[in-house]
Amino acid sequence: MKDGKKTLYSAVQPTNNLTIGNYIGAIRNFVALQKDYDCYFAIANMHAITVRQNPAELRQRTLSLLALYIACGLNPEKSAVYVQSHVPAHAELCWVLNTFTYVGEMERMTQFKDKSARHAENINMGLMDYPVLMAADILLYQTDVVPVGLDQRQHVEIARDIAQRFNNAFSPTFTVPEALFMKVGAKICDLLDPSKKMSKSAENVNGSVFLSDDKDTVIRKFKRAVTDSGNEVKYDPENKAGVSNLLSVYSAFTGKSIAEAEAEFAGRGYGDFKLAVGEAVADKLAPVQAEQARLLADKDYLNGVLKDGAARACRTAEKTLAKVYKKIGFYQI
Ligand code: AQP
Repeated sequence: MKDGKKTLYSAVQPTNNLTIGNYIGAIRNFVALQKDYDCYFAIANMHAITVRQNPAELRQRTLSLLALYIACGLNPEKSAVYVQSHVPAHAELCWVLNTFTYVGEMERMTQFKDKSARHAENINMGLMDYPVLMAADILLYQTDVVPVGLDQRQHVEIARDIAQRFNNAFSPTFTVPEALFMKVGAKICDLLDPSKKMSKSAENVNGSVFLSDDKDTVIRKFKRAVTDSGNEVKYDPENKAGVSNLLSVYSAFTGKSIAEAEAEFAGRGYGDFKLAVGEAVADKLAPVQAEQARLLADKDYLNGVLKDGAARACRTAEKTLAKVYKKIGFYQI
């Protein structure tokens, strides 16, 4: 809590190119929420290395994600925007929280099971420990709310469990955070397989729309999106998963409600509808891409933002860490 405002924490990994799922489920909400909360937005490079990364690309994507955050409307003067590895308290608190987390709990995490299957050659300890590092991220800032997509629900729940466990073992130390899901777009699905979430690292790139895609590519991907054998543009996730997913995307990118979108396309075929979704997305992405490119050319500015963001994040994080070290009995000098 600062200036009467609750605290918000969230992060995105600088892995691959971001998709419109990351934008709709996360970044767009960060921008909307930043005026009402005291915010910390991280670039989760420590989480990213749980899957093998090319070092040069990871460095480049870190800066590129920062530029994207700002191009989408995050204001680094209002919120702390920083790189996770620039705040050592993340790793330090993670170590302590590891001793309050059970191996069985981590083995049951859906993302661990999914990623272990996808990266069978590299099921490393970090992959299993991912949720504990995420708990440390969140708890360090005495976070009240964590806006995330539905895929992260289980991880926020484990962060709550760990916080409560620690608080019960000692005395109230951590704020117990709540996940915040938006009504529309908490799970954007793959365009070619609407039963799966849209992912940065999907095997078929045609199922994901990247924020870096040009207009032709965006439109081509939407034209090929899987729908159903009917012809009614209606929100019904159970029976019309593909069309409902496209309606969520359209609503998120135009600001129109689902009902307004349904009315707009009543009596028109899927072809018209898919083209309109593609155009709405491409038109919104173009200025963001241009602003991101402009910011990337100004490395001094971006480095300044990161320095400032890390200093602000460190101040809060170190306070929490000191409290934790004291409670668990670490001798302090
Ligand atoms: N399809 C999605 N719909 C809604 N929200 C989504 N998020 C991710 N995919 C969708 C949200 O984006 C935020 C940042 O995600 P992340 O960088 O932590 O990575 P992730 O959740 O593992 O996303 P990806 O795209 O699937 O990345 P890879 O393929 O690298 O693992 C989170 O708030 C997430 O909920």
